[in-house]
Amino acid sequence: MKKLFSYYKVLLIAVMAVTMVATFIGSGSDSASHSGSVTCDPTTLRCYEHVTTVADWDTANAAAQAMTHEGVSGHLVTLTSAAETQFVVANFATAVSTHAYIGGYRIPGDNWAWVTGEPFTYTNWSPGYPPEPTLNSYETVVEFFHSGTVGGHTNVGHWNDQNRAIQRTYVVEF
Ligand SMILES: [Ca+2]
Repeated sequence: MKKLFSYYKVLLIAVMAVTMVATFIGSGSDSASHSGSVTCDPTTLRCYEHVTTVADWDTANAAAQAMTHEGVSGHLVTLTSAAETQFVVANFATAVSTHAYIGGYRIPGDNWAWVTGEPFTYTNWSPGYPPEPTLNSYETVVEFFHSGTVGGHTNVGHWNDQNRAIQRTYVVEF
């Protein structure tokens, strides 16, 4: 009976230890509404998360700004180079294939901007997009575009201009 008691004691200590370690690991992440896992590019040190809860673009934009990861504030992802696009596409294939929102939006004069104010010089529009503003002036934000193979490329993170009221998941950058 005494031996049985000590087995329980060891088991209890083990459970307590596991709980303490789990609590410690948990405290390393943020309490903000993270629904996915954060993946960081070891080269640029930029981190990304696919939020799989759908929202209209403005709600997603506000939610992204309210998020933090290890003390860094979030924003809808800004894809300012082919290398950054390749990293996000490689790590968040589901975001691409489900038309997740990114941080681009239309400004007057049929110009486009990033939510961070970074130069909108690199672009990855799907062939034929965005259409002329007079034809499609209600589509004022950017989403990943995927409908099989486009322009000889399959699922490479091409962009589409979308109506900002449409509900989409979104990618956050930290
Ligand atoms: Ca970026």
